[in-house]
Amino acid sequence: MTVKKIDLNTSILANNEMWAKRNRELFDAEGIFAVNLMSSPGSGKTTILEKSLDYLTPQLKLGIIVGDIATTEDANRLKGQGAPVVQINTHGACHLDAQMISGALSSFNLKELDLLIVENVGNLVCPADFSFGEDLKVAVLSTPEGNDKVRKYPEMFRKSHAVLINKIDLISFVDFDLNRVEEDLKNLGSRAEIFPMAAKTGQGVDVWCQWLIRQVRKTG
Ligand SMILES: Nc1nc2c(ncn2[C@@H]2O[C@H](COP(=O)(O)OP(=O)(O)OP(=O)(O)O)[C@@H](O)[C@H]2O)c(=O)[nH]1
Ligand SMILES: [Mg+2]
Repeated sequence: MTVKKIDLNTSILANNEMWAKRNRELFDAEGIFAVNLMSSPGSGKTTILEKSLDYLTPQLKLGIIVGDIATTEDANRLKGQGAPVVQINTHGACHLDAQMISGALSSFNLKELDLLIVENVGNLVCPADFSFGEDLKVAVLSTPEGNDKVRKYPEMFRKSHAVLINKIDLISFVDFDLNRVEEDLKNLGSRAEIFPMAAKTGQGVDVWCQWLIRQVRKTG
C-alpha cells in the first residue's frame, strides 16, 4: 500500500485561493470594491461600521457581510442603516474564508453595489491568512489591547493597507503609545495609512471614511 502524505495547510490555502480568485473576477466584472475588516474581538469593528455608514451611504452603494462564530447580533446592529447586511456564522471556525464569502454574495444584488465591507471574525491571527479576493485589508487595533500587538501579531498588520487605532478616548487610561505602534508598523515594512479614532463618539471616523471613498473612486 502506498501512503500519500497531504500537506493539509497547503491544500486548504490552495482551495481558498481558488475561491478568492473567483470572487475577485466577480468583483471586477461587477465593479465592486471589497474591504476585509479584521481585528481581535471587541476592538470596535461593528461600532466603526455603525458610524461609518453615516458617511459612506450618501456617497456609495454599500453591502456588508459580518462574520461571527455564533449569533446575528452584529447584523442586527447594522440593519436599517441604508446597506443590506448578511451575517455568516462559522460555527467554530476562527475566520471567514473565500468560499463562505462566495456563498454570501448570492444574497446581494451585485449590480447595485459599489463597496462591499466584510467584518471578519474577531481574531488577530487566522483571518490574515485567508483572503477572499478583497482590494483592501484593514486592521483595527484598540488602545486597551496594548501597544505590543503589532509586534506580537505581525502578519495581520504587515498585510494591512490601513490600521484604525480605535478607542483613542481611552488612551490616557491604558498607557497606549501611538508612536510605538507607528514605529512597529514601519519596522514591519508596512506602508499602511493610520487612522486614530474613537468610533463610540465618532471622533476621526470622517477622516477614515473620506480616505476609503477616495480608494473606491480611484479604482472605479
Ligand atoms: N470607549 C470606547 N468604546 C468603544 C469604542 N468603539 C467601540 N467601543 C465599545 O467596545 C465594545 C466592542 O465593540 P464592537 O464594535 O462590538 O467590537 P467588535 O470588534 O465588532 O467585536 P466582535 O464582533 O465581537 O469581534 C462595545 O462595548 C463598544 O461600545 C470607542 O471608540 N471607545
Ligand atoms: Mg462585531
